[in-house]
Amino acid sequence: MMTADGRPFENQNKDICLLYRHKRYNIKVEEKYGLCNNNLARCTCGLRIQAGRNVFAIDGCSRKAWLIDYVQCEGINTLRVNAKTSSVWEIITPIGTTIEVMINPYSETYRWFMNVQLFMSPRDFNATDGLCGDYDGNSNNDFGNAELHKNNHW
Ligand SMILES: [Ca+2]
Repeated sequence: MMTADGRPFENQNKDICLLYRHKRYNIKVEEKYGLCNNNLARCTCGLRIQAGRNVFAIDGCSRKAWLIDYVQCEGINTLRVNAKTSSVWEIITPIGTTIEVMINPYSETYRWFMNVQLFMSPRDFNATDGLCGDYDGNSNNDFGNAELHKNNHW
């Protein structure tokens, strides 16, 4: 993995992590992990993207079926969701942050997992935390909020 400012890191967390949070707006992206690669590693099996009262989920953690839908949708929908192909989804937040998700990447080994890429918007500058880091052009301060990464609700 790599932070928005380009600092590489390894994440083998067993729980749910906050991948991205905008500190002023109620926008965040959380990831859930499951055992992969013959139980030797942990990979992302679930993703929840929240903007205000709307939450869109892509979740294969059950290993039975993909949940790809809104799990909360109240008021005006603030997320734009595009299915680019049958396995690539693009979710765009109200401020232009773009999350691209490829499900079942590479091979059968990674069935029920996903690759996640997050593209910051100009309005994210100096306004984010989470595993993607404090997006401010300085890669040395990207891990100052480790306590934020553990989260008990899903
Ligand atoms: Ca930074």
